[in-house]
Amino acid sequence: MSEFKPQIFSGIQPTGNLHLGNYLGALRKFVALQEQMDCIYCVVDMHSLTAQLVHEDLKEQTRAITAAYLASGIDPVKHIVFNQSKVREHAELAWVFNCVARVGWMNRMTQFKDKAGKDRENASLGLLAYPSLMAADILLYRATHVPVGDDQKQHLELTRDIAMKFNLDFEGKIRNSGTGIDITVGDQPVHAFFPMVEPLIEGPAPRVMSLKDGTKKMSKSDPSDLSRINLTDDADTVARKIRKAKTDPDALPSEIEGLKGRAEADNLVGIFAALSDRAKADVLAEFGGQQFSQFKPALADLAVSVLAPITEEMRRLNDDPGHIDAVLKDGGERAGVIAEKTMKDVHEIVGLL
Ligand code: AQP
Repeated sequence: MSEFKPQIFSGIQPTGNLHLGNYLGALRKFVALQEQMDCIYCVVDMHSLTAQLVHEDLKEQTRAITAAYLASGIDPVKHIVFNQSKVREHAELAWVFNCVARVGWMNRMTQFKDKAGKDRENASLGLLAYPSLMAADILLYRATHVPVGDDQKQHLELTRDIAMKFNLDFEGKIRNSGTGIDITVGDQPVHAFFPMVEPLIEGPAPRVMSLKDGTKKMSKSDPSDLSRINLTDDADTVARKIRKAKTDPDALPSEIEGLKGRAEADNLVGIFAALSDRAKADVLAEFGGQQFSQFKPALADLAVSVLAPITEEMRRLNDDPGHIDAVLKDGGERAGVIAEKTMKDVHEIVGLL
């Protein structure tokens, strides 16, 4: 029994300034994984239309996310960096997946419920179908592993559901086309065209929370800029935001159990651990018993030491859009070769003439 070739795919949408949550939940993992597997990193510009249809600066935003990829240390020569709309097959496979996925599956997505709000009937069809396009992004490259933040877990489960239903619905045709691989899902043997993707979510800060409210995710769309650290913030701003971050009056505990019920403390310790590649227990062993007035300056120094070189390189790259465009063009061409092959097989399997 063979296996799918290990392949990483992930993406970020150009919907605003990247923040520490995007960095720790996604970018930092993207960089580390380059040493272990082939990676494809995408700026998912078509997804951003679900949040806002008319943009003043979508092209600039797309370049800015690409700059963040490169500034964080992603190698666009060894790996592939491109923007989604360059490879038309993303939309084409998403259509097939729209016909595989069920409306009920989409309606259950918490991101859809959160973003559509109370007026669901008025939400765009694109917002509802977002996870179907996301599944297409990943499965177009038959990717096996997807580094993401914890907020994307449900969408990846849906990606697996879509892959499984496609594999089962078309099992005979996949076999006849000679493009499938025998895998086992649970106890069930399946002749699969699409792999069952594994989310890579682990780490001390899988969901970075708002600096103003430890129960809310740090997010680009939070109206308070003090709730997040943007990758474009200068050192003074980073230090100020950490100084103003909400905390409780108690000292830091020495053990992990002591973080229970202390969302803000847990968040700041998790951020410190993720930025320094340490475990939370290790951070608490050092800072346990100290007040936030001592811990926060240490966290600010650490955050600045990690983020400042990235911010500086992003600025340099933002002044060189020609270079960014060349990277995206080259990546798009290389991604396109893989995508075209997958869609050719999908046409054969589905029976599109
Ligand atoms: N707070 C977070 N903690 C950990 N990971 C996070 N990610 C986002 N927020 C956090 C991860 O970043 C990657 C890219 O996210 P995205 O651009 O696709 O969009 P998003 O999840 O919608 O990001 P935001 O900031 O929350 O945007 P808005 O405010 O527009 O909804 C993903 O891997 C995500 O998990």
